[in-house]
Amino acid sequence: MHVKTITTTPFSDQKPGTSGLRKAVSVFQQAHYLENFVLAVFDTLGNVSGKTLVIGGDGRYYNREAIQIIIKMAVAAGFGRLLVGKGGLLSTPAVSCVIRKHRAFGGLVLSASHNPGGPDGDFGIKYNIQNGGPAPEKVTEAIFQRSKALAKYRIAETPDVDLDRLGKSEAGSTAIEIIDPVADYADLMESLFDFAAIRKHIAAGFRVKFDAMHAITGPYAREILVNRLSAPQDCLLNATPLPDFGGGHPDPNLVHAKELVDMMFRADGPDFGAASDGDGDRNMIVGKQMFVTPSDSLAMIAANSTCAPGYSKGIRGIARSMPTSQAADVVAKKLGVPCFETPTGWKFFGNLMDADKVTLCGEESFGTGSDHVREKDGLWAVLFWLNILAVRRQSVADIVRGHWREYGRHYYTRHDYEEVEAEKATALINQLRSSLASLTGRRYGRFRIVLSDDFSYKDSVDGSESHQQGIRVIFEDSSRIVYRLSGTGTKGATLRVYLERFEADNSRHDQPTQAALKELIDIADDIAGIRRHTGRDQPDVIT
Ligand code: VG1
Ligand code: CO
Repeated sequence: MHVKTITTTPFSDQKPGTSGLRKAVSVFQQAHYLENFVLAVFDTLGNVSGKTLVIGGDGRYYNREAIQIIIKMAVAAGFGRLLVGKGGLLSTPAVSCVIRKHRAFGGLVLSASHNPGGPDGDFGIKYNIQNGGPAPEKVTEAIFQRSKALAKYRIAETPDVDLDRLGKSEAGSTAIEIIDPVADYADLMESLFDFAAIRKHIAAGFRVKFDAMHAITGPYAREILVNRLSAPQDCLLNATPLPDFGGGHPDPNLVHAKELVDMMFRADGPDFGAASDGDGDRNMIVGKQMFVTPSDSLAMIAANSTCAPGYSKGIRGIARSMPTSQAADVVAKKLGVPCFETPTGWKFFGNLMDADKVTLCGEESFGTGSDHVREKDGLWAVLFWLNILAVRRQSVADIVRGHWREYGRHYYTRHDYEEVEAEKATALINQLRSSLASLTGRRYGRFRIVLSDDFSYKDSVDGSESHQQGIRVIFEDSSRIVYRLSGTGTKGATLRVYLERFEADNSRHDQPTQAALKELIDIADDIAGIRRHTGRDQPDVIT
């Protein structure tokens, strides 16, 4: 086998964000762009000779081309074995599962997750380490530094691998295995949840709808919900992965999964609805006429975790990202387990799970997961809810309302201002930062600020520190406003404003969310001058 050496020059913009490197497809299609980043990853890993690498993506436009390039570079780098999902497909949680099960050295995931796809959409790549989780910041930073100093890369001159046929082949000293992308993952799910109980519940007439949003989870949902749990075929919506996700945003929320949400709010709607994102790590849970916020979902899964056989012994702890509501904290307190607060992004949960400090993790951005893998996991959350519902035999709405009665309700919303000019967004954040000191003690109507800071995190396991992870303003009654700029967007800047208010009084648990948070929404603008800086009257997306 011949290996070609190709001269290249560095790109200056290959710094991974919240979750890998994300750029417009056209950026990735530039000569050497993908190759440079892949080489920066391989160089950062050191000696990869004989090691196993998992490769797969969410099926978006450019997935197949990228995988052929990565295979040839991995062969040239001397990897011993490549495990590639059939069709180039593997969901993010499935990559994590396969890395762990097959004791791989790491994996490359081709995805821009919830960002739109197609020739005019986004592409992305991220590296996952040996524990199956996203590379921590010290690794992504090393990759970025390396990307700025590349002069040449090596690529094997081998024919393209047939991605659509299961089986083994060889190139140089590398064994290339095309694997079933679903089997290992589906087996893991079956080992955690009471499939017999869920099957019985569905057979008894419990109606489920799952929207795969034309992204990666279609084949997974078909195997698990239809084949293994005997749900009717028509429980699946948009179940065929398409390179452009059918033109939509594969982001499971009230705005982008509207078709499903509308269905769930009809009087004759199904009992349970769920959706997942581009790469299968996010989940949205909706009951009949009841949307479950992701923050509440984490708390409710925690409170009911012993319903699932894989968690019957209870949980060791919970971790949530800082902007996620404090609903989980209240449950953790009652259970007598610790609750950790980390910066946004799943990479911060890995150490806590490896050190056995937490079992469940969650983010407000429709991400929930546990230590069964080291990624957030969309279908896992769906199955956890189905398991709870099959055991408790109540409606989603009854479980949610019962939870609020017991623990109080954390009203929660996120307002996103998308594609704001970068300078304007930076000016807003800078001004906020400089006003932090003067904010504490200030009163806005019935709300008094008791703490305002720029969130810093020190990892309790390896001592690493992350600064400037979001500006938080905390009020006397534990209400919060958090401001941060997205690290996954590819156009301009996205300002995220997170709002939360706790309501203990059961007679006030049925207000519409935006109305319940109206005062805080106004205060958020007062404090940060959102309209003044961005020129926007209202957010683009409210979740
Ligand atoms: C967003 C979410 C964050 C999530 C990240 C990756 O990041 O807020 O909670 O971990 O996306 O999710 P940001 O920096 O844009 O706010 V995924 O499913 O897009 O990989
Ligand atoms: Co995702």
